[in-house]
Amino acid sequence: MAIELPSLPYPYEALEPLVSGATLKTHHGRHHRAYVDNLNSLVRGTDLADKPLEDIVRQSARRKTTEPAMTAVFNNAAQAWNHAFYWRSLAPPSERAPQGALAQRLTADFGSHNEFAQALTTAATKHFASGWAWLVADRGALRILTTANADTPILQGLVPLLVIDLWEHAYYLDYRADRARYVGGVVGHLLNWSFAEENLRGAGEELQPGAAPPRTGRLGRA
Ligand code: MN3
Repeated sequence: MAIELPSLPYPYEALEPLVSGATLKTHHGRHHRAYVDNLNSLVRGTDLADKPLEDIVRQSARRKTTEPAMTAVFNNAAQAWNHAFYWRSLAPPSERAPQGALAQRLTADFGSHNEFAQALTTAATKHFASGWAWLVADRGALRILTTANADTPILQGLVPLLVIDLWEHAYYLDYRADRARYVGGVVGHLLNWSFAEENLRGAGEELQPGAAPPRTGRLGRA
């Protein structure tokens, strides 16, 4: 079965004035659709054709070092996955603040909600070129990171809670080259805290303090 373009969880105008209906129409209807359509053409007739999207992301990531054709599969599959997650990371402007375990973790790991918001804004604004800014659960702690191009933290054993698209097509119509204003609007007003809370609950026992072995390597915590 082909991968399908998921519907937006809100109307195209729902994020105005911070993200315009025109931006969402193009972003969802053209950019996201193109990743899905390209992916379906690339995997048609291959052993990946009937796999769920997340499996295609993981398998193509593993295989692209030895199979050159897998690079395009990975780029389109990961972009399709990241965009589906991005739409759900946003919600119409509201005053709703993070609640429960998420609110506690944000305070524990960043000092305060404001310090968290500032750290996410800075990371997203300073990220060089195209990519994504994420809030992830990293076994026992929350962390902000950015990934380049199509890369996605699900490949690093991390549990994404929220993402912000940093590709120019996400903000150019509304803000031209002013990524900082787009990011400020998203972080200040559009993040879907109930989605993040749900994802944190899904991370489950990984987040029990002391339950995880120490991490090592590039992404490890000191
Ligand atoms: Mn995009």
